[in-house]
Amino acid sequence: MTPTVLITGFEPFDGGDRNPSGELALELAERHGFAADVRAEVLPVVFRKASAAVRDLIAETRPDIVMGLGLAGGASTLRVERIGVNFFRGGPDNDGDRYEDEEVIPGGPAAYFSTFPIARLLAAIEGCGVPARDSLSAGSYCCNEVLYAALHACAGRSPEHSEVASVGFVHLPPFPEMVGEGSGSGMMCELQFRGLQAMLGVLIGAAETAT
Ligand code: PCA
Repeated sequence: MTPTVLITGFEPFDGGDRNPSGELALELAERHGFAADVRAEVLPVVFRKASAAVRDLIAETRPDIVMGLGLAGGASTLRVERIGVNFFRGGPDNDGDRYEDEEVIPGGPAAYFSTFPIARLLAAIEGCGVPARDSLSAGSYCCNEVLYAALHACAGRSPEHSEVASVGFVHLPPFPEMVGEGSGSGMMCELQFRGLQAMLGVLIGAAETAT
């Protein structure tokens, strides 16, 4: 059976004019090169709208794999996130709102672990020459919101509907042309693409074995 993959990225935020995560999500859907049905969506950087969008996309597409992507301005490697927490703070978001202490899903569990096979993913990314590491915090902003909401949406399914095999999130560095002098070097788009494609290969392979 052809696996269905949902890849989300984000629109630019915080005054930036590009967001590698949205661009790479669309690019991966276009030229991933696998026998998979890959759908990409660019999400708003707006508290609650981001999680509502991912929840609706999961309900609509019933994916085997959900891979969230987001920009981490200070990152110099791909960062595979391990945990989504039920906490939101930050802003102003793209609707101009600021938050201090909110739950992503009111009354939801404190946290979920990503269901990605993280060690295998890191080995595959690094195996194709792309620097990567794992991360124990996806932060408290829209990226963590999307990871938590996706894990929550999938955890809540009854066993007969638990067709989601793998849910996780990757923080991406900026592209070199986005980085100001003296603040790191960023990572070229093509290199990021190659790392993400290697991840997809592992995830799709795993999804095929599971079905
Ligand atoms: N990065 C932000 C939100 C959108 C994005 O691309 C984050 O790390 O939460």
